[in-house]
Amino acid sequence: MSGAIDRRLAALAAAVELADGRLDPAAVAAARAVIERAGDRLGLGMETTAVALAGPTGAGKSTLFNALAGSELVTAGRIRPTTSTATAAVWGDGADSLLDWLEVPMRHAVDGGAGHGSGDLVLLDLPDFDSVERRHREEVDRMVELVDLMVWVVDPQKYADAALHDGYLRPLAEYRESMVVVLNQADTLTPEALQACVADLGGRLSDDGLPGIPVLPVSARTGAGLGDLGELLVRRVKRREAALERLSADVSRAAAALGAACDGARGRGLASGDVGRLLVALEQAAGVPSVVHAIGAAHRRRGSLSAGWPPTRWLRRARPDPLRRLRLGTGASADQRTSLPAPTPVQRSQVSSAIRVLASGASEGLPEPWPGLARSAATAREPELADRLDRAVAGADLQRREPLWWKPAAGLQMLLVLAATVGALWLLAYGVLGYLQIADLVPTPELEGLPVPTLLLVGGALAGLLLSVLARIANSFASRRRERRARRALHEGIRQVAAELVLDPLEAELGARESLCSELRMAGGRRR
Ligand SMILES: Nc1nc2c(ncn2[C@@H]2O[C@H](COP(=O)(O)OP(=O)(O)O)[C@@H](O)[C@H]2O)c(=O)[nH]1
Ligand SMILES: [Mg+2]
Repeated sequence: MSGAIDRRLAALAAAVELADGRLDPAAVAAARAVIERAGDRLGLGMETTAVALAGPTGAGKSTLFNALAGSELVTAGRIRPTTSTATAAVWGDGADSLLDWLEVPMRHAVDGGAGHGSGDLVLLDLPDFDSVERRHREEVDRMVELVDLMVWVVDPQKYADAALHDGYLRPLAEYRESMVVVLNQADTLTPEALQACVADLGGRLSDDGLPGIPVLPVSARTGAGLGDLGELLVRRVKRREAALERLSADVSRAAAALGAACDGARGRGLASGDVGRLLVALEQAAGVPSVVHAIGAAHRRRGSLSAGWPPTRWLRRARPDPLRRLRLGTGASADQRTSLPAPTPVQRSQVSSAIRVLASGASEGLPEPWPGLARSAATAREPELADRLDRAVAGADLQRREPLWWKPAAGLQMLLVLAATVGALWLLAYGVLGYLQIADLVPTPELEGLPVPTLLLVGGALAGLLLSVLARIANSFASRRRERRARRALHEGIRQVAAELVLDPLEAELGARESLCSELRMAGGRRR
């Protein structure tokens, strides 16, 4: 059983780590205190059991304490002891460190009495929980947190007091296994009245959430019923499990206090539709459409500058390179910025709302505080988005490599221009010769019946135009392919930014909840 409590405490410790900063700070602190207390108590060993007698003023705790110890250790009766600390009756000799931990200075070694034969038992006579002295009540509350077994001593007059039931028994209902109720002063009632009183008390205890808790009628004065009480204590002490049962209840209670955050549905996680809408909004904000357009335009422009018809190239050259204008694809490094316009307010708010929709969808059906935590996790790095998107665009591999055929095509265009020029000059020379009336002296060379200079001029010009038309068709196909590739590369870059700044933190938060709840289930001792 000690192994089980160790595992449950480890699970509670893991849950506390995850709950810290997420769940109710008071419940987290309470769970931490349980872990610390349990560690201390386990370290003290199970050999000695600490049992406390608690109850209202005049119920007979001190008288019962003396009776169980078999000697007058404490003063009972109307003269109330002024001490605000507990008094211990100690059976066995290994209880010192436990009593040090309990901070009980008044100790009486006992041999005999009702505790005899139990092994190591520490019986504590506590101050009255209804005392007018605040320190007395505080001492009772402190002890209730620490001892292994609580014996609530009541009498026929006060057994129904709200201070007892509402102040202690009901809030301590988880400690059912670690509590016993003693109805003292049984000698003041007739047997019938006693029976009725025990039954009524039992009913009230059931209402407190303590059904089946032992109720022992005794008389500390006459000794009636003391045997049964002694036997019960000896039995519990001998099993050496009272401390573990108490700690087990502590752990269950701490786990339950945190466990409200684990009620409800499992949560559906990140919906792919919501992720898709976020990515689209991010692409718009990052200016992906205009980048993609610029990539295609730049390719066509550069293609026609290389392979286009030289006489019309200057038209193109006059227009700036759209990529250079955006400071893109210039061998950008990761920390370079583009000259893309910053996201517009509309784009920003679309990103913002896509993140919120994603977070609220992912935490739908989860109890508080998870929807808020999910939203915080998803939006925490939102301010970084614009900058990181721009870097992603600047750093994307936009493949500026020129097609291999551009250079030979440019060379061919030069040759064709050269041929046309030669043809033109040649014809010009003929014109001059004709003007001088000496054209017939120089015969015109012919090819297949066509004059060569005409062939050069017309052929060169037509071939150049044809080549530029073909190049334009090829470049327009290639530019569309490059646009597609660039869109993919940009998409990937933006997806990474989204993952790092939004999706991963959100999933981490949902994962933290899963882990936290599974640790709490383990700590609570329930099956997964
Ligand atoms: N008749 C009767 N009186 C008791 C019994 N136990 C205690 N008393 C008396 O009740 C008064 C208060 O007892 P005490 O032990 O001081 O109560 P405490 O305040 O709970 O410690 C004393 O006068 C006792 O003599 C009992 O079993 N029967
Ligand atoms: Mg007393």
